Amino acid sequence: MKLIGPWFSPFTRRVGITLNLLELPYEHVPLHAFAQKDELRPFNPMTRVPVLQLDSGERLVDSSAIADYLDELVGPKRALTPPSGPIRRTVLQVVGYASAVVEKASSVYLETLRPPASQSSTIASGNTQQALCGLELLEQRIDGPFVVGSRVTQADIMTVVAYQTALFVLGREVAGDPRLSAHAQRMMSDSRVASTMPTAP
Ligand SMILES: N[C@@H](CCC(=O)N[C@@H](CS)C(=O)NCC(=O)O)C(=O)O
Repeated sequence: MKLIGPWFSPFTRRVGITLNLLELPYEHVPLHAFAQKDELRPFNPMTRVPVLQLDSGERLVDSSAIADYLDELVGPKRALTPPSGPIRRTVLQVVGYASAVVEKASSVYLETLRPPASQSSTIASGNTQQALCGLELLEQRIDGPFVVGSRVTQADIMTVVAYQTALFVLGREVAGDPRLSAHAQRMMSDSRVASTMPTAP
């Protein structure tokens, strides 16, 4: 398999951590969605990442669809989203909130790439407030080593990705989330997570 997208892309990072935790071998092709559109187009005509190219040549897009495929590949006992029941529902809800935090933090980041005269502080502050609200909801949910249940799930993966993305974009505004910070430290003590930490855009 080939995973296309850089670790700077939070949703690519989600898929990378998933592949690592499931111990599925893959080649990492870190094409950047904005800077390498021509190289990316053969993998995804919409020039978005992540893309997972299977050994058959089939290409999958969207991190949730890819995570679902990988769960199916390893079977229900190892799946990182439980196949049914209340824990599945809760994992999917946490992933939903964490994904929204990533989207809002990314919007704040993208706003900074506009020429200063075109930047909207109203949009940036609205997105910041929504990202901080989502983080607070995640913070309140954590009361043990794992975000949901008694083993690592997609909820843990998306929570650490969302927290670190928000920390990178919003900096000190994210301080004061002790459970999220402790959870990120625990996750980062695993080299399968730490190896996907981006170094630069
Ligand atoms: N819902 C998608 C979101 C993917 C996404 O937002 N990708 C970003 C990078 S993290 C991207 O490719 N942005 C470039 C663009 O949309 O043009 C997923 O979960 O994979």
